[in-house]
Amino acid sequence: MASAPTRDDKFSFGLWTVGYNGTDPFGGPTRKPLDVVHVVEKLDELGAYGLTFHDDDLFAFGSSDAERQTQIDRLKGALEATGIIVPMVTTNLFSAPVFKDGGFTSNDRQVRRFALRKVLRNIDLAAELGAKTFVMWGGREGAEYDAAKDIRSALERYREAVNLLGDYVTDKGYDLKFAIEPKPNEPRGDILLPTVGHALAFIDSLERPELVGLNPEVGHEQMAGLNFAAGIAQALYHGKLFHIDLNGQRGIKYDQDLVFGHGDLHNAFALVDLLENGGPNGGPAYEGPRHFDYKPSRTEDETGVWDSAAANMRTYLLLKERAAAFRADPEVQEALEAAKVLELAQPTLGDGESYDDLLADRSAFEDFDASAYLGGKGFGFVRLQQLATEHVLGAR
Ligand code: ASC
Ligand code: MN
Ligand code: MN
Ligand code: MN
Repeated sequence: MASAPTRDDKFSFGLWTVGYNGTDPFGGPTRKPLDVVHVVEKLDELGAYGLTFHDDDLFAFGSSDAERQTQIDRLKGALEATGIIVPMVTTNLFSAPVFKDGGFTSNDRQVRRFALRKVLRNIDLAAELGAKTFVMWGGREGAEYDAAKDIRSALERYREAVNLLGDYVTDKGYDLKFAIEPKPNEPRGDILLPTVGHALAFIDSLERPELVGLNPEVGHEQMAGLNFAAGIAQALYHGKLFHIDLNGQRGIKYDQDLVFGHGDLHNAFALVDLLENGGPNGGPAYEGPRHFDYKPSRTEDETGVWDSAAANMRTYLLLKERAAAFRADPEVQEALEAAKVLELAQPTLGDGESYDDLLADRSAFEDFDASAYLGGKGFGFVRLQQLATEHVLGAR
């Protein structure tokens, strides 16, 4: 059985996650607001190491300087008292009416300038609190109607904004990188940079691409019908997994933000296996925070909130334990071998082999019996998946 979470597990939670009061498009709050100091104390008690927040989670949009500072000071006090850290800060460019058509890509230029100023101020706060990652989820950067948004201009404005932020942190000497969080839709009909792949291409177009990576969220990719573990593998391949939002989602529907593992459990297993065992020599492939961006269902009371927070961490640790058992199982090793999974790491061409050499290799074509594959040996991928399933179920 997995042990209780400790700081070394690097579990972090958004203030807006456990703080979610149950409001949805069809009903108001079902829970009372949680105070930030209480949240920090509870997360500490449960074994988390970090708290993250949007500016507007900590102090309401439109707060006076004094109100803002009071909340920052209260947070700092709680961090000092507990040792909880703030590994990441993010920005809210989606809730206030001013952002109804987006922040960085609103058609209204004054709104775009205001959005940049809001973010610069929040970046200063992130640096002050020692955050290493600044997440940007552009939830309102999008449209419902094709004629309403010039997508190429919007991307150019997005680029202009992120380039400016890169200049700012560089000039200020902040040790802070950006992580863009893709999402296909909701709250907009269509959102810009809808998937990991779109965002990777966008990052490549920036002036300082090295400062910008991704914060993929399980449910957001799954809302687009995509395989999250595969998307994370590609983000890692490009060196762009700067942060991660873990949660659960059941298929292509509204953004559910369920507890991690309460959606596609097989894919959650593959994800944890990748993060924990997919690195050099079978070690971790990702060293950053294991950050939960979930919403405790509005049916739950405050006890249910903390139970669900603990559930995220427990499920992660159980999957980590199951993934280690999977990797250590000799039958799995043998099935991986039979499925030629390791053979894919072998280059297709020999050392220094040119296309002339390939063309001269009769065994690659003229003498190769492609017809033998009809009725020939299978890969045994299903057997491998069943072994994974049995490990997930604790049956092996
Ligand atoms: C974020 C983020 C999300 C959204 C959402 C707000 O910053 O990562 O997925 O905001 O949690 O409700
Ligand atoms: Mn979500
Ligand atoms: Mn979300
Ligand atoms: Mn998220």
